[in-house]
Amino acid sequence: MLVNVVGLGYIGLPTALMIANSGIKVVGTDKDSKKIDILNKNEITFVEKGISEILASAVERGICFTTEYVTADIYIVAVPTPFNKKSKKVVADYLIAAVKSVLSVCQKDSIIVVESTISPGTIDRYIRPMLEVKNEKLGYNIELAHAPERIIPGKMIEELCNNNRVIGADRRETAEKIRELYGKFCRGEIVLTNIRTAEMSKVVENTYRDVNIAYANELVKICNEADINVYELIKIANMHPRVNILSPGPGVGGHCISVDPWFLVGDYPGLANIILAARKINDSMPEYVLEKISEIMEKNEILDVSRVGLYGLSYKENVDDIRESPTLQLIECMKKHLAKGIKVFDPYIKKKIVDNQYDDFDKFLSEIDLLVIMVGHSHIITSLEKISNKLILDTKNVINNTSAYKL
Ligand code: SAJ
Repeated sequence: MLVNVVGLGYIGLPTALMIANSGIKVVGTDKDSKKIDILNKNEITFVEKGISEILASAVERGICFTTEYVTADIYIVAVPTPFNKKSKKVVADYLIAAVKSVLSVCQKDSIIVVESTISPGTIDRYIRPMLEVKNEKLGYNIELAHAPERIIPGKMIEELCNNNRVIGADRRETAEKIRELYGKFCRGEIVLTNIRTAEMSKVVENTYRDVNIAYANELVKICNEADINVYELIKIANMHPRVNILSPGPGVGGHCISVDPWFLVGDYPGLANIILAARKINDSMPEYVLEKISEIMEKNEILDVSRVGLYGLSYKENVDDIRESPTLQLIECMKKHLAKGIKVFDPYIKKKIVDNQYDDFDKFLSEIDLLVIMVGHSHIITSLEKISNKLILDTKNVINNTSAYKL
C-alpha cells in the first residue's frame, strides 16, 4: 500500500511520519519547495517535542518528500483551511486545489481522506462534486473520508498515538479501511460515522474549549471588579466534583480554537449565540491586557511604552507557531492607539516578526522596566532569578512571585 500525504504542515508532517514508521510506504507532498528541501536534508520545519526522532526513523524507513502528487492507494489531505475574517466562512481554496491535483493522478479505487479542519458541509459543497464528475466520466470508484485531527501542539506525537479519533465516510467499508490505516499508529478508540458528523465533531470540540476559556476570561473581569482573586476562586470552584473552569489568559490564539467557532457563527448566524459571545470575550482580552499595562505604567510612573517588554510571541507555551497570537493582536491594538515602541522577546521565535523584537533575553530585560508575560514558556519559569528585580504583569499566572501583577 502507498499513502500520499498532501500538505506537510503541523498536522500532515507528523501524520506522514507516524504512518511511515508503522511500516507503510509514504510519500509526503507539499507545494512549498523550500519546505521539501529542508525535509530532504532530514531537518525539521517546526519545533515540536519528538519530531526530529520520528523524522529520522521515517527517513530510514524510506519516506520521500516531494512537490509532486503521486499515484497512491490512499491520500491524506492536510492542507490549511483559513477562514474569511469578514464572512466568517471557511476558505476551501487550498483544499479544492489539493483534491484537484490528487484527482489528476489517483487510481480507480483510491480513497481520499480529508484531515484539514472544515466547516460542516464543506465536503458536500466543494469536494464531493469534484469526485462525482471524475467517477462518472471515467467509471472510477474513488471514495471520500474525513478524519479530523485532534492533536495538541506541544504533545503532538503523544496525542497522535493515544487520542481517540473519528472517521467519517459514506460507506462502512471505506471507513473500516481508513480505521485499519490509522490503527497502525493510533492506540485510541477509532469510531466510525458519516462525513457530516465527523466535520461537525471537530468544530464542536474546539468551540467547546473556546466557550470554556471565555468563561474563565469573563470571570477574571468580574473578579477584578469584585476585588476577588480569580485564581483562588477558580481553584476553590474546581474542587466541586462537576466543575472544571479553565484558565484566564491574554487571549485565544492558534489556528484552531480562535477560528473554528466562527464557522458555526458564519453558517448559523441566528443560532450560534453563546458561541459568538465567547468569541467576542476571547477577542477582547488583548485589549484588556493593554488597559492593565496602562494602569500599571501610570501607578509606577513609567512614562514611555518603550520601557515595556512583551514576553512571548507564539500563540501558546513552548511552540513556535504565531498564528492568531494574542501578542500580535495586542500589538495591532496598540497601533490603533498610535502607541509605538513596545519591546518583544520570544525564545522560540528567531525570525524577525515585529518591530523592536529582541533575540537576546538579557539585552531585552536590561532595556525594560515592566515585563509582561504573555506566554508561559518553560524558559521564563526557569529564568526567575533574572527577572526577580523587574516589575511584572503575569497574564498567564505562571510565576509564583507575589509582587507580580496578575490579569
Ligand atoms: N488558553 C487559555 N486558557 C486555557 C487554555 C488555553 O487562554 O485554559 C489559550 C492558549 O493560551 C492558546 C489558545 O487558548 O492561546 C488555544 O490553546 P489550546 O492549548 O487550548 O489549544 P490548541 O489551539 O493548541 O489546540 C486545539 C485542541 N483542541 C481542543 O483541545 C478541543 C487540539 O486538540 C486540536 O487538535 C487543535 O486545537 C486543532 O488543531 O484543532
